[in-house]
Amino acid sequence: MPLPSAPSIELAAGGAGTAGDQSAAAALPVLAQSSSGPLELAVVVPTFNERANLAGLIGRLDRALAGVAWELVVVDDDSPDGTAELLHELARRDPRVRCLRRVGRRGLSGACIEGMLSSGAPLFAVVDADGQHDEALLAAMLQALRADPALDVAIGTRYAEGGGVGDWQQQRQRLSHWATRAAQSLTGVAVSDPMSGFFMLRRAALHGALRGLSTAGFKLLLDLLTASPRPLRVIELPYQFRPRQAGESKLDLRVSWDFLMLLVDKLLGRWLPARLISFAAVGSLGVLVHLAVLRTGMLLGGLPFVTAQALAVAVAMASNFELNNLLTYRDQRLRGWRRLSGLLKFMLACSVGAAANVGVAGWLEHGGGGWLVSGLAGVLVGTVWNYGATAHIVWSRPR
Ligand SMILES: Nc1nc2c(ncn2[C@@H]2O[C@H](COP(=O)(O)OP(=O)(O)O)[C@@H](O)[C@H]2O)c(=O)[nH]1
Ligand SMILES: [Mg+2]
Repeated sequence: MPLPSAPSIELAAGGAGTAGDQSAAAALPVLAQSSSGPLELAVVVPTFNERANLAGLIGRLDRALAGVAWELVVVDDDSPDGTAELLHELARRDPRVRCLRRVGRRGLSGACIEGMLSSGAPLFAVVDADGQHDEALLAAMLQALRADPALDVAIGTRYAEGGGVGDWQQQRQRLSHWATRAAQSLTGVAVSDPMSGFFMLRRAALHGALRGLSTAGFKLLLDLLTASPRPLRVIELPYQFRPRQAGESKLDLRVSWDFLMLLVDKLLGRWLPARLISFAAVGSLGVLVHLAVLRTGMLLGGLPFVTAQALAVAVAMASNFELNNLLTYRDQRLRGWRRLSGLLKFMLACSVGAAANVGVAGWLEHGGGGWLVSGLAGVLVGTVWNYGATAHIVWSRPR
């Protein structure tokens, strides 16, 4: 028995993990198995605070995939709105539904990758929970992959004839077009919508690219296409991007940073780890912070140079720590007391880095290295030390 098209249950009510879960889930009909054949497709859905969208999503999948042996793997990053609790109730009633709950971690790409790896299906589809991806397209994607064994990926595209971005405001449209262009020209990927979050792929295509994928990013498709050791064969199927059903978008400044870092990683990643690049970029911002504080301290605060310089070092270190915690180590961000102790350890480690910086630069300059080369060499040694040391002392996970 399929779900009604717009379930009238108030799923958002009741708060996280309350008795409301049971009654909300109990109001849903038990879904019939749509096919008894071997599992063919895993629909992987990343979620963060999508409780209110789950019933609608399952209903639309049920209709779109009638007759297909599919399962739903929802990868939830410990949403405070109780998404996982409701999913567990739904899973008790429908064995096709599974919830993979990750605690203490965030990240869209990593969530999708783990969801796919948790399934035995030969085909995976990645779909957002909020209804923006037209689930009806899944049948056409499946058909295309069934019909052509040489095809690796079927992509839902917003930027081909017949596709569209719906009610997006002009600014977001422009941003998306710019990002798409940048991704196409920097990576050489020749698909119309490399930033699409809606696609279906074969297990073999995932496994080929697996070890080159970044788990921190937001743009898994672009990463898959560029990390694959052989060019993937794709088909693009147009669809209209719909408005979000309930809740809020998680696209924010950090996501834009992740995207920028993904592009830089595609250019330089062969030689340098992506985190080091992000760490160095934050460090460059830190130089600006340092100079701004130094100048303000001297001009407005009337501080002597040495005092203003010391203040600038402390402020720049603190802002570097905060930005790295927010951007470079977003997926293992420190909070509460661990953030405070992390800041102290960061300052300690970076003080040693600063000493190494000055020591190396002084030694080179003394040996006739010239101020520029000696200065830059000092910065390089200091940055690499700071990166390595803080990765181990500040953001290392207990094993
Ligand atoms: N597991 C997980 N899912 C996420 C995370 N960030 C976003 N999502 C989910 O990814 C999908 C797309 O996110 P959304 O906020 O709609 O992005 P937008 O469509 O670009 O505005 C939604 O289903 C979100 O719930 C995350 O850090 N972890
Ligand atoms: Mg969305």
